[in-house]
Amino acid sequence: MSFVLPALPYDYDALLPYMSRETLEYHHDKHHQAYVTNGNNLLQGSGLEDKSLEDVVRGSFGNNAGLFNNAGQHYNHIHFWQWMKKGGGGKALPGRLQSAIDSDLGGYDKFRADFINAGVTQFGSGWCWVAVRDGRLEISKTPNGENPLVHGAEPILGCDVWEHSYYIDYRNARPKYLEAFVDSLINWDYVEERFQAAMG
Ligand code: MN3
Repeated sequence: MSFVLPALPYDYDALLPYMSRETLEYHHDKHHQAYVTNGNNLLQGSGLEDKSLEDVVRGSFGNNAGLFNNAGQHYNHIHFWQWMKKGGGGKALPGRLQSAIDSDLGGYDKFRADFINAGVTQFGSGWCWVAVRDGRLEISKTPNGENPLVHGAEPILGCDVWEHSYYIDYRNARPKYLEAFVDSLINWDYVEERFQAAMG
């Protein structure tokens, strides 16, 4: 199937003051659109034209770098927009997810510190993640367009740490951006939805 840019699930001003209209206009309308356009061009003749996006991501990893980079980023950004909302973030988590964070990640405060640290320590462009592997949560980081899908886990939360995601609003202060993402932007209802789907 060909790739289509989804509309943002909120207004361009909805994430102020933590993420600006200008950031969302460039990040969604320019960067994500480029992954869609380039991905569609590279999908032609790849042998993966009739696969789901998830299968294109897994099927191109390690053998078609151009297609993988764009398909991976398309997948990552589809979810990234939904992992944020106006009035999001903070410690009020859905119950089953809270229990899993307590048992698998050492509680909310340790999750917060470890997730931010994963994003801060990703050298260069990439992502930090919470994913489900074999029924348990784990925190990880990946370079460029990679994600937990290609490493055998199901991502339920991710934060884009490419400079295009924060440079307009935070300049070089990646830690401040990650703190704002966790404390004020995460859409825990969507994380819970992804968690339930991954746990079956
Ligand atoms: Mn991005």
